Amino acid sequence: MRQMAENRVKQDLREEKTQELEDRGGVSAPLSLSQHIVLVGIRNAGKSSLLNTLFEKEVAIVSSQPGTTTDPVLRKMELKPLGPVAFVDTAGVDDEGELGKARVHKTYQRLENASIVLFVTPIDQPPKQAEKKLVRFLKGSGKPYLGVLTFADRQPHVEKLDWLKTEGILTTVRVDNRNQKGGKEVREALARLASSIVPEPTPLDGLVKAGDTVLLVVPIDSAAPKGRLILPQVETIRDALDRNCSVVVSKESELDDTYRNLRERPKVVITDSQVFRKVASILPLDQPLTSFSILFARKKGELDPYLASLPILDRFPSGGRVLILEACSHHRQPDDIGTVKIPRLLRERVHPNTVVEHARSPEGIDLSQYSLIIHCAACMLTRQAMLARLYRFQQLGVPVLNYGLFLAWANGLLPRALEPLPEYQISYARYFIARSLAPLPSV
Ligand SMILES: Nc1nc2c(ncn2[C@@H]2O[C@H](COP(=O)(O)OP(=O)(O)OP(=O)(O)O)[C@@H](O)[C@H]2O)c(=O)[nH]1
Ligand code: SF4
Ligand SMILES: [Mg+2]
Repeated sequence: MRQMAENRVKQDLREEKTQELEDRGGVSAPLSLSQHIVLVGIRNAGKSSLLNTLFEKEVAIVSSQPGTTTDPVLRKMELKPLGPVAFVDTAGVDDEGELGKARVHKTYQRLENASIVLFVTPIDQPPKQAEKKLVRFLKGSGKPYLGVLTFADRQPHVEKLDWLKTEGILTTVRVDNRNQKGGKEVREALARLASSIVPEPTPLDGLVKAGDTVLLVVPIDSAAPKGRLILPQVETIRDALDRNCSVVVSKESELDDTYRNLRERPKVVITDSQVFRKVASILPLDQPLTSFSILFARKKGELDPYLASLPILDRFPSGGRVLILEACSHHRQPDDIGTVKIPRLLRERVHPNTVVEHARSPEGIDLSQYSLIIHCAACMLTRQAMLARLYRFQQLGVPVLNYGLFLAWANGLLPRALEPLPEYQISYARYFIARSLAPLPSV
């Protein structure tokens, strides 16, 4: 049975991978644009059964053997008014042994990504220590969560009900997975929680109005995927169309002609960060210009932590370590931005003795040893996941920048890149004034 369950979980993971590949191809809503609803609880709480009840069919393996789900299993659904959602079934938070602890760790990691948490707890049992720890974590995280009381076909345990009351977990739904009762009520409760989710801004929020023209500069170099555009470009085009704007897309090599042939000046030009300098040199100085990367830093998190981190670039310690974090495993090109261009600029513009390291996840890394983290545009992460990362870096006191901001700074173009976003100019002005007043250390 256990072997069968594990085989199924492996299959589920393959399906998740296929789903991600489809997402990149645009077949369904990308995972990074879906609200993640994570099901957590102790082993045998009925989490996988709840997934089946919610989908009204067998989408996850269920067994009386504790620890059946070993890795997160993901299933997508369109759930109004939340839109595309991804339900994530997880391993029990009371799993034991070395492997079990690793699974618990993975479950807590998945919570980082969650927009909403379903805390699944059997109503017929007293609370367990692992559940108490989980509830403390949920309360500290500030994420909206809902108590799902499974085994509603059985007599409630008075200790469980008292504990839920003491913890203030008053929004609960009772579910009887055995008879598939309660799924509709959970979906309705989730819909009510929709208003508590801070919506992710779209790329063009506050930048354009209906009737404006947006000019996008998209280099088609060896790093560009064959035959398609990348997610930030596609999302920006779609956002412009949703806002009834006209969109003009040009390669940087054709930009001069394209710009001159436009009948009216674009409200904003958005460029790939890697050709920022060239694009800036072609356009008139008063043409509002920014980068996809900066707009995505705002969309996937906040710009303020990055802007507050800028001073480290002017007083970087000799031999200081920089961690370059990329959120997905994409094919690396000979002149790769993360492994070649940014390290070169760091040594040229920040400090010649800078030590540069790379990772795809901050998990398992002692982040406090770094003087600076430079994160990619995080287009494959949810906003919740990126905000959780930024919060973690801030708690550790490690300055953080993203690719777009760093490249704009290194090319002396940061003030221009922020111009279309007046809400962030004060933060930049603070940095600029402090920099002008403080003597710079010699590199
Ligand atoms: N009577 C009753 N049985 C349930 C209910 N929910 C789940 N079960 C049973 O409880 C057992 C565990 O259910 P699962 O859904 O596999 O539990 P899980 O939380 O996913 O467990 P792990 O994957 O091991 O962490 C199975 O035998 C289910 O049939 C329920 O509401 N009522
Ligand atoms: S490395 Fe980052 S920015 Fe690049 S594709 Fe992956 S998630 Fe998106
Ligand atoms: Mg399970």
